[in-house]
Amino acid sequence: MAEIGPNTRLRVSPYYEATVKDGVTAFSPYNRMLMPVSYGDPDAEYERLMNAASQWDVAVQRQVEIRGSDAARLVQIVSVRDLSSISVNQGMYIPMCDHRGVLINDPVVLKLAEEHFWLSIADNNVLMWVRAIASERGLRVDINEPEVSPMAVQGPKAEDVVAAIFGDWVREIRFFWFADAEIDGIPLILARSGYSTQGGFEFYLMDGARGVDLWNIVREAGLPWGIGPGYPYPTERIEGGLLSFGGDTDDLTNPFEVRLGKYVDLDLDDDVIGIKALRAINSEGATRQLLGVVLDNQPRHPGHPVWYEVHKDGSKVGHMTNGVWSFRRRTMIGFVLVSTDVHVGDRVEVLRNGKRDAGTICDLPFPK
Ligand code: THG
Repeated sequence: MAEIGPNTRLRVSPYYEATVKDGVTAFSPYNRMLMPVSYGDPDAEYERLMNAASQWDVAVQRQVEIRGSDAARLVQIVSVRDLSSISVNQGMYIPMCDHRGVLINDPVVLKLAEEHFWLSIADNNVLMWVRAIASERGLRVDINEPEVSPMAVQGPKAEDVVAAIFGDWVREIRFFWFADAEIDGIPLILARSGYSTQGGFEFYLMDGARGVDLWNIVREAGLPWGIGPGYPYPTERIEGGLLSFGGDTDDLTNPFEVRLGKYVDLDLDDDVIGIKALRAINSEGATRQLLGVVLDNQPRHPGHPVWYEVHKDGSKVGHMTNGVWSFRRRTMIGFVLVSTDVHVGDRVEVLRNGKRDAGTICDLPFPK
């Protein structure tokens, strides 16, 4: 096995040592950091997420911090979702677009104070983007990447685990809202959010020196509920219909194509980046759409690391952007980004390694 040469450009998660101790066997790069993506027992890792609690090192979800008297204005300029109603202690999922209306990130924005926001980003250089926009528009803001590293606890028992640590008050935190918290002198922000549809919390660790301590506290507290290490599980997020920016999107994808149209507010002011382009795209109608595919009796394999062509009636209609083993259906499933001429129920073929895997198009989220 080749190794990754040590270098100072690849940042190290504060949970790294803890995940190694818990037996991590694979990582994936994201925002110049490594995210655990296997602990060697995929069936157990899926099972925990669906029936118990799963503990994730998602420090790769870096924060871009925006502070200053123009902070709220800048955050709105880079978000095509209307943020006028966001409260302090609330988060919101926002599509970010470039001037063409192409999706360049889909962060969670957290409003920490009137003049203080974090963008909890997907894999792309948002720090550079917002700094450039702020300068070009002459806005009074300070923009930095703070030493904040999220850890997630997801699954049906996640709330019990988090309540065992902090107390029952955490049960009152609403979806996407957050609160300040502290355990054993470790400062953090506790949010009801996370990249799964099983529910759970995210701990935004604010002292990078205490990552292993926080990991161990959660691990100990979670043992009665069967907690164990995990990661954003591809099967769960695909069955649940969650988008992976950069995985399911390319350099032409707009929010309407990937089911984020409900988060786009076309009435926003013209100074919101991409909004004019999105109005035009909306009136012409998107040409692609994100749907699901269920392949016919495909044997389990590690997945689809590249986009494969999808054909209907012998012609190319788009791509399969991701493919995973469905434990429920005992076959491979995936997302397809295809022409709007494709409909739920259509029969298609996915071209993989010179073979044609037949399957049927379905809606998202995948029917249970
Ligand atoms: N948590 C935090 N930061 C993140 C992610 C996260 N940064 C990277 C990435 N994930 C950003 N992308 C998403 C995508 C989907 C969701 C959250 C972040 C999500 N969506 C819900 C859904 O689609 O059902 C709810 C959206 C809503 O209605 O507001 O949770 O996971 N900190």
